[in-house]
Amino acid sequence: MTMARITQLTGCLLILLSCAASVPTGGTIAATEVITAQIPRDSTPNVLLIMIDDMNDWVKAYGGNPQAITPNIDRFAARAVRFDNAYCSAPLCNPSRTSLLTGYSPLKTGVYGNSTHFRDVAGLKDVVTLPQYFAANGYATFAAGKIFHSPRGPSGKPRPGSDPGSFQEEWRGGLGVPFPAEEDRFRALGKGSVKTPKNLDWAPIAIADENTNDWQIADYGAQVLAREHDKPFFLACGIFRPHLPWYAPEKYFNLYDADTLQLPEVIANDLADVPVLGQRMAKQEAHEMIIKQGKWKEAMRGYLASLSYADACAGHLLDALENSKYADNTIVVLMGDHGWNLGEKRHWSKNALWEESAKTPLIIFDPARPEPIVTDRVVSLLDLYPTLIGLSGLPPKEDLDGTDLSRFLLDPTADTPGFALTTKDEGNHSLRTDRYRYTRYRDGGEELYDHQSDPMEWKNLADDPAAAEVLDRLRKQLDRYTATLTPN
Ligand SMILES: [Ca+2]
Ligand SMILES: [Ca+2]
Repeated sequence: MTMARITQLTGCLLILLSCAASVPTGGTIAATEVITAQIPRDSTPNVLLIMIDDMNDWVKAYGGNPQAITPNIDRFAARAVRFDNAYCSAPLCNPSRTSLLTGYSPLKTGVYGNSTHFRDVAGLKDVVTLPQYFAANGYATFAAGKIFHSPRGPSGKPRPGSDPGSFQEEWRGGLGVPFPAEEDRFRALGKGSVKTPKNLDWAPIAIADENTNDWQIADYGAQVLAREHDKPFFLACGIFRPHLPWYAPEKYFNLYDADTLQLPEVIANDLADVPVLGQRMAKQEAHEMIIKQGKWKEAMRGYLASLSYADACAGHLLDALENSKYADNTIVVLMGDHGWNLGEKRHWSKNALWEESAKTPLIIFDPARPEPIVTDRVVSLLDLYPTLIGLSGLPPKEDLDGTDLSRFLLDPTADTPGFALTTKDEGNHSLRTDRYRYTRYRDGGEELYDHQSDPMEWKNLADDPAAAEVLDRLRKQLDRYTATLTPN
């Protein structure tokens, strides 16, 4: 690609952008199709999607925990477009993944929990998922690990998995059993863990990376990248850690000394000004047990070790791409499905509407636009589907709820909606703008946080008269946006 050609195409892009200047930004942006065709590339790009389960912003590049050790993701982020304010549309595996892989908001899918498969929802039986859309447009599709969250396991037992038919080739080795044999053994021993109603458990495992499932999932991806492909490919690899239980090869535990870990910043009685439905979302019982047993830092070490292990698995894939013939023509997305609270708001889990659970890393590299960017634009994981369509130059899919960010990836001054909606169960919504988080529960309870002065969301301003104008504006914005998301 010569500089002259890039300049010429950029000029074309700017003309088109000026034509689209009247596009409203209060919801989805529709007029992206004319722009996405202008991405300068010599051939149809491949796509590598790396999904990392339950990954919050503790990734070092994101700064959520400066003691985190994630060299591979950091290195990738440094040469890509790093979205520092990306939010899930639902803070739980199945609703989040269903949403981002169908391209529909949870308000449309109606999938809010982990027990419903979207194929069983009226109107979604034949929905064209993201990989299916790429397959319909000439791609070969491959997957390993947890991409979809399918409750349809053998004998009806819930297990992470895929959507049968979404990928043409799928390696299903070891799904749901990240450490065969070891997992059950350590769970039974409760070694290093805290007894809680959930499997809040962690332990270093004497096992080589190569013998673990996440590594093998990444290695399947590496093998696909080493093949000869006569069609463009869409390859998705789902890394299960740092999802619980936090079992990881011991060398990743050895990276951290629990005694020197710094606890998250918290204040006493943080939940006192949170509406009752919000208080109920916090796993306070787990928090009490962890505090009582003095294991907060040890638990953090378990998450961090699992995160570093996931980072190594992601690195295996990224290295494989770099060493392949496809490095210069493959769009890479590395992302989580939602975040995680480790004691903030007395909460130990995801599935809540606070910043820690709603935010997750989203990093996109497009070889056609190799300049790295760090952006604080607020975006949604819902934007993934239309953005990958846009970047790949496929025909737009008109019924998607997210926004095609491809023009922003080409031109960081381009407009984006500037907000993201996260929904937990029916009727509990949290709207994140560049400055505020406004949450409204189904019983009318409200939270309002000003991230400019309160990044930890400690002071709920919903009852503050000085914030009445902002509150009114955000209420209306939430109502306006949710009204556009009518069920299918
Ligand atoms: Ca998850
Ligand atoms: Ca508070």
